[in-house]
Amino acid sequence: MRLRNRTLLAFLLSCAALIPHTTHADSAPPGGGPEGPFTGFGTPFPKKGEAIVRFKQAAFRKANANLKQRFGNRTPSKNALWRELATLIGMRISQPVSGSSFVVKGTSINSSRLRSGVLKGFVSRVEPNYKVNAFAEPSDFFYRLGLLWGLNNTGANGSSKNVDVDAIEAWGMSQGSSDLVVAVIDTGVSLNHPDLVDNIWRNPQEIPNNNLDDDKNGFIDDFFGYDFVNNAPSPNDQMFHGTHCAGIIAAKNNNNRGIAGVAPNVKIMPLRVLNARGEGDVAGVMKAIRYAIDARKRGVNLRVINASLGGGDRVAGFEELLREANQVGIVFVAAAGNESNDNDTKPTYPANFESPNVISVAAIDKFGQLASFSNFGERSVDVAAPGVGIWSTFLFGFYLPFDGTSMAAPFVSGVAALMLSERPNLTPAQVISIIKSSSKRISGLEGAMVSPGIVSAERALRSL
Ligand SMILES: [Ca+2]
Ligand SMILES: [Ca+2]
Ligand SMILES: [Ca+2]
Ligand SMILES: [Ca+2]
Repeated sequence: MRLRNRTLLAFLLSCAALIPHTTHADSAPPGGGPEGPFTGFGTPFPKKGEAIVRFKQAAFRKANANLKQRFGNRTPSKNALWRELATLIGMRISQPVSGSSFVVKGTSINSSRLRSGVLKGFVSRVEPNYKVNAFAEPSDFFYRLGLLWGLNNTGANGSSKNVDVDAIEAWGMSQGSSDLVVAVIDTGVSLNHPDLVDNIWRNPQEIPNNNLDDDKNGFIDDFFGYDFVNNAPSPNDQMFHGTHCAGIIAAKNNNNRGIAGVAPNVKIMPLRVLNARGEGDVAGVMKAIRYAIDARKRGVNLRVINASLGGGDRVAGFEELLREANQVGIVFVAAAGNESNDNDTKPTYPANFESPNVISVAAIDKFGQLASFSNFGERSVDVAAPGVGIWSTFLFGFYLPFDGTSMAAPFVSGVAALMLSERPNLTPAQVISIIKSSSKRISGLEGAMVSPGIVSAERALRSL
């Protein structure tokens, strides 16, 4: 578990009345964050194989003449005219835009066919058909309150605008595929939380509650995942930690309720390895990873494991398992840890494993500053994500904010899930490489991680 002790204390104190804790002693004062720390915004993103072409009147004359030759004086239909225009430049017209402009397909704006069309005198202008994103504001309650700074930081309350993962912009491109599965290896997940219930994975080959292992994978009634703590079917959360992580990844958006996850259409597979006190062991975590790999091999589209936990030393068998997960295309997102340590000199596991599918995530606050508790490491920690004052799902259908690299890792899991929804053929190493290279640089994080910046779902998707 990579949740701060102080937070835990605050949680216990607030338990009776469920008062959200909102003070963050380690946060920078208003205005203390970086000003304009990012580079490369607004990168235009042309749709592949499409262009907007404006035809000259000469093209219309030629097209009409061709049609007349073929069909006589009968007035051609609009569709016939568009097709003929496309034929003149050797392409397909998919739709009229306005006046003499059309979207053409099966080309790019640099294609020689289009250039020859321009040369032939048929085309006066060729421009990219850029992707545009819906900037619709989600209806989710805590978003409306302006509390989900990790998704979209508007600079309210003195925070630093755009220190966020650009989720709203990303959702115009992808909200994730409903068959993509993220395994959350944690305390379980509150299975009937209204903001999560629709996004819990269901094992299609297993009949629940019949005391049989219908899909013969060695686990009886593993319908929603599995509880490796009790060797029992139901991975229901007895603490809150896994529920909180699951919400950051895939809580339902735009349902007028609670929060929204980074990848609000993907599925969560809860694998319970930590008990009600947040404690477990490496063997339990390894069993859960084994389960995830086997599920992937049996055809479940499981591409990401979120591991907001850690402890102990290097275990060779654990690393072997991670390499096997890498071979079947699973990204393993690990929290960097909350000891304020340098992971370069004081390694922590699983974050420090060197399997190419492991990405280690540090926590930053809404000012773009490394959280005081967050581990770091110029060589061993990859990137940063929001991890202070993160509102997400809690037990009993509630919501609460928590701090921790535990909260940062799920943001990265969500981004990876969006990417793999759009480009299923990416390898874990490619996913991680894009997440790192497309992150938004923050000068204050230099030296603290390999890619000193905050992950951006929008920029990662644009980089695909
Ligand atoms: Ca943003
Ligand atoms: Ca089974
Ligand atoms: Ca069964
Ligand atoms: Ca919601």
